[in-house]
Amino acid sequence: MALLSFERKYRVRGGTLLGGDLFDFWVGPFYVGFFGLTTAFFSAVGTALILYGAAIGPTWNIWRISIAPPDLSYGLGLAPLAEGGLWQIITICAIGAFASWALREVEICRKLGIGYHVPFAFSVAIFAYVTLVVIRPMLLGAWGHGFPYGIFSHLDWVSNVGYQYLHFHYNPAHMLAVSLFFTTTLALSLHGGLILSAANPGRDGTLENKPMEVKTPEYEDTFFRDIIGYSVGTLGIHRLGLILALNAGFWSAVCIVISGPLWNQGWPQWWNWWLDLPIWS
Ligand code: UQ2
Repeated sequence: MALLSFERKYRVRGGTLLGGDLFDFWVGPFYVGFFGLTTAFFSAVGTALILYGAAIGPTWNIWRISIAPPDLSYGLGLAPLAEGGLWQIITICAIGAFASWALREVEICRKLGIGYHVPFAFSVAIFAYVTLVVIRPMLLGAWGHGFPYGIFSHLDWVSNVGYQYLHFHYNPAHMLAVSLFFTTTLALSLHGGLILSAANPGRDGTLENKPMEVKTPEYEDTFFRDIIGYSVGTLGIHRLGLILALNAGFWSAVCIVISGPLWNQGWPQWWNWWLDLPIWS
């Protein structure tokens, strides 16, 4: 089915979560919906506030512009705009825009009659962000524990918070998250390489410039059975990739939320549980 006739078939009313038929339309190729409008609203307000924050700040150097959260002394209260209040409203706008985007994805999935895997996956990324700027600051009792919105300044924040726990690489949840990020790249490189090798196998060197035919999935299975005795399968590799990537994001959120709320010594000291086992005496 050609793209245009497919679009005529699925571009029908319905599937909205909010607003009924009122915002159930497209602008050019883009589905709008109620959450398209809220995405646009939160993005526009948030961006305008970032620009205002830059304008009242000390620099227009793109690397050094930074919108900082309130001082710790404000606790979980509101701060004046120039004292972290901007950061607080920008955070609300960011969460509003991210959540709206996820819900617009859900509406599109409902229209298409497909699963909610993409909005679910995006929600894990949103969860990791919300952990940094809402959940952990609330557990620690001050918005000042959020990270500043700036290119260099957020790098400084990550470095400083890391050193606050002496050596963040000793954080077991951080170890798990890093391993999952690396395994995700391994899985994607294997999958991308395998698909391209079978779908674009090059010329056979015999007839004219005719490319060889695209190979079937049996070739993909056989490559991995020959080299490691196992193929996870064409559907399986996508399940594996998704589970690896979601866990990378999830354990990243865990590794920062336990730093402070659950453990406030250095992470190297956490491993003393091993030395403290009663079996050594
Ligand atoms: C596979 C398969 C695919 C793939 C890949 C594999 C035909 C097109 C990449 C091989 C993957 C395996 C064996 C899992 C590796 C495990 C980790 C944790 C990286 O078998 O089926 O489909 O793309």
